[in-house]
Amino acid sequence: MKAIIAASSTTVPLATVSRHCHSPLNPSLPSISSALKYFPLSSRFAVAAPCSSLYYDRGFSRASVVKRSHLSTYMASAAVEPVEVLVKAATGEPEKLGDCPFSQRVLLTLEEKKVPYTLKLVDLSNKPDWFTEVNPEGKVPVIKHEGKWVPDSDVITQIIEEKFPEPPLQTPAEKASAGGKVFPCFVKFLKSKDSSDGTEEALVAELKSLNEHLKEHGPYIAGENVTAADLSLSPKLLHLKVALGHYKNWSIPSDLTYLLTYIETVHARESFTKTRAADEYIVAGWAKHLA
Ligand SMILES: N[C@@H](CCC(=O)N[C@@H](CS)C(=O)NCC(=O)O)C(=O)O
Repeated sequence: MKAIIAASSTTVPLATVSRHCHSPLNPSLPSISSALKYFPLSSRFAVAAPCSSLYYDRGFSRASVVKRSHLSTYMASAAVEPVEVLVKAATGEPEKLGDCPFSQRVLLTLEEKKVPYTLKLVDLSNKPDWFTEVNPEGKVPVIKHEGKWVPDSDVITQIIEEKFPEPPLQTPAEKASAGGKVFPCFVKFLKSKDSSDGTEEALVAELKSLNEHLKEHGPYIAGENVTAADLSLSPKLLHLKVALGHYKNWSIPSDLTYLLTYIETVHARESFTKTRAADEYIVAGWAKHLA
């Protein structure tokens, strides 16, 4: 079995790839597992996916040793074309999944809907020409839809919702804005160098309001089930927690118990643990914004 580097068409033995490439979705897993990471569990449409820019051919011999049941599912009914997704590679580690909350939002949506996808990591600090041709704005995430490359997580998640309606993830309009100001407030506070400029208080006010919303409507933003608003907010809350903890030794006030429980719950979902960037990449990703 061989792995093919898609961009260069160089062929390298899988053994070489395994040594150097860990799962972009979970750095603690070796690469061969990552080839399976994008098989949403219990999906009837499982299709092989790449590790970083590495695409595996259809030999599957080692993969089937790792997770035979998923592969037999693939063999039996590979009915849906995997969605091609471009996401951010980790800062300084172009073969690991990076720290883009908008990219994770898209991956979460695909995972929750058990839609198969192939993942390609883009090094944003050294954008390849093919990527700027695909998206002249130079931003991720981007997906291929009906033969065209489509950027922007708002647009992409809407397309996914329409194309794969089950389970429905739309958040009722009256609840969709909950937590919507948390991310900009977090960024202002993180970047602030003046402890009396009110950015901390503004963030705490937004977190309190989210806590109240969850108290009244929780456990998720729209109630009993996870919806699109949670998939948008949860990666941003991870950034908040990790970056403010690291750069400001700050944590969410302990009396915001509904919010803290919510964060624990969404971050423990399998879709989330499969698609999250490692803390160190989140820290590294913010470093350039704080210089
Ligand atoms: N509104 C866009 C924002 C996407 C975005 O800002 N992505 C960042 C990475 S998290 C990016 O690609 N930045 C370009 C760069 O760093 O050069 C979305 O929702 O998809």
